[in-house]
Amino acid sequence: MASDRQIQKLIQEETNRQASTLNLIASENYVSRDVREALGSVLTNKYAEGYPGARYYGGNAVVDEIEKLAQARALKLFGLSKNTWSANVQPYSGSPANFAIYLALVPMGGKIMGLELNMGGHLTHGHRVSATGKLWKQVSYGIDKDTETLDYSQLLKIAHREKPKLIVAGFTAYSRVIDFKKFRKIADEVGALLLVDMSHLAGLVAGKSYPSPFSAKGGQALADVVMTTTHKTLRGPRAAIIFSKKQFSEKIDKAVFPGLQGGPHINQIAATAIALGEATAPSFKKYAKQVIKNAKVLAKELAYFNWRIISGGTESHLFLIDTTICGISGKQASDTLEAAGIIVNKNTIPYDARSPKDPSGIRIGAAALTTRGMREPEMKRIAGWIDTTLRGQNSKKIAKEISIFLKKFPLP
Ligand code: DSN
Repeated sequence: MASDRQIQKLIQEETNRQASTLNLIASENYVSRDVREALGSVLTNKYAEGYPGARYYGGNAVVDEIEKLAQARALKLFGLSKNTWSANVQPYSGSPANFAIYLALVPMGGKIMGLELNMGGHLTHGHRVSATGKLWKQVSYGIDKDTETLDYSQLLKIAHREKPKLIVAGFTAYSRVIDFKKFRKIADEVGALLLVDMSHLAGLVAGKSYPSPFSAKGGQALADVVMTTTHKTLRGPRAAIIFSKKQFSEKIDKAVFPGLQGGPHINQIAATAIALGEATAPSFKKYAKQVIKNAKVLAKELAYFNWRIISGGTESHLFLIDTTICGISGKQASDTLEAAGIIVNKNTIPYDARSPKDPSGIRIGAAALTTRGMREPEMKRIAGWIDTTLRGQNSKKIAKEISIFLKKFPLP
């Protein structure tokens, strides 16, 4: 690559950008050097359509070992027995993984019940602009207007009325603990399958800082299928894993390949295996705990500066701020912060009167900065920078302060 100066220069520029700005994007993180090296390894050269022991190309003996290791580590990390659960590590990312799950388990045109996109759901939970909403029918549920949290009795009513084939729990912009037991009960009452999309939460679940969607404390079984991307709080490469109870695994495997995908990206699978190994280390437990502590401090400090935090706080790695109460839209807030070296994303808030292109809020997450070693004192400082930037202080001056501050927190 050194010979492609143009790309080399751009990668260097992106490295500098990542190093010198505060990353508060809730779905991003910084992978280890080992994960990056696996992604850039010779494994990218190999075709391996099929599954371990049953490939369509020769030369896959080594690759089989890599994929089997990734599967075994995935089960181990979440305490799952290989007799009752399977892990498919081939999905290229979260969207195809969700698509493959519906392909396997919901007849075409069948109903998928998911949280509305503008309340914190995901496009692939059946939104009409996504193929998942064109090939299947979304029955949506919302967030309670007063508490800005899930209203499970409302969910039950919708489920009884609509009789979905599958219910999706797990969101992109919901800061509170999800009651998976209540979701299980609702699914059982209406005879639906329960899919938990724990993409945002996987690292917190792995680190034992968030309830498991697989089973409750007393051992009660919860989700039938759990999907996760691997690059958010789990801190792996961009990819996804589908965990399914044994009775669904064959259908899921067929839906991933040959149903939807072709050759798996073995470099990605090796990098996933490394990240799964890293997440079993005791230090990862500390990391997950610190992520939530950091998010809580950040939310509390911003509330102290009179910013309105949706639902009043957070119990996870992220939260939403309603910026309109201080007279600015989410887009203005995000653009202003970026000029000061603070990177967030604009986000709709529940019952948003504005459009997703220029919504009423921003989403903030603590996973990436916690990876860089930041703790509560740094979060307080960052809250101050966010507040003063949004209230119109000189963004260039703040950007300079931030880049100096970040020299103490190098990228992995
Ligand atoms: N784009 C992801 C997020 O930011 O939450 C979800 O796919």
